[in-house]
Amino acid sequence: MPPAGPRSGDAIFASIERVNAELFTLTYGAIVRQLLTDLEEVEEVNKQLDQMGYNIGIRLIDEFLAKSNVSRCVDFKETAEVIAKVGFKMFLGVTASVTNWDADGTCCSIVLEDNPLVDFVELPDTCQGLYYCNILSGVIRGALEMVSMKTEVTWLRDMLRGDDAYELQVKLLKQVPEEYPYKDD
Ligand code: MYR
Repeated sequence: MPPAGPRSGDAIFASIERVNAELFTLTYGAIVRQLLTDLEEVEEVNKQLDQMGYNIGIRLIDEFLAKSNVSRCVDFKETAEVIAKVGFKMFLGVTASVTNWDADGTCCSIVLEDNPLVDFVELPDTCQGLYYCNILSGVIRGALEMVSMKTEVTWLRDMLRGDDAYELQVKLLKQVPEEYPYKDD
């Protein structure tokens, strides 16, 4: 038994963070459960989670850019690394890896070994077809749209479906050039 005594500030913050993370995970689970009850069709729940994520993503990008001090990425490869290493760390507390680039550097996979959204989750057989973490694909799509990148984000692997990791494919469909807001003359 460790000696009882005052805990350091760091230990207290760590346990507050852990409780916050658990609360977040449980709240997300409650949202998915409610959607399953309300919408009945798993496909509809997938769509709704993606839409919720998109709505979060288009707002969250401001917080991300303000807090991270990340400057404009030179290309989509750098953007993907920023999402995996900085974005996931900031909002989910984990990092991911980026793999499976296509030849022209417009499509890759973001692979998560550790996914706090699914702690405590077991899906019943009636939920076959559910993409439980679909909120994440929506968040990425929404956030990137706000920095002028139209993307398609698809789950390729999902541990809740028996795969060995979580893998999101992110495909850049279109990069809208940003207009310089001032005239040079
Ligand atoms: C740029 O403007 O080129 C930088 C773009 C960085 C985009 C980063 C988007 C972060 C999205 C966070 C996703 C978190 C998912 C939990």
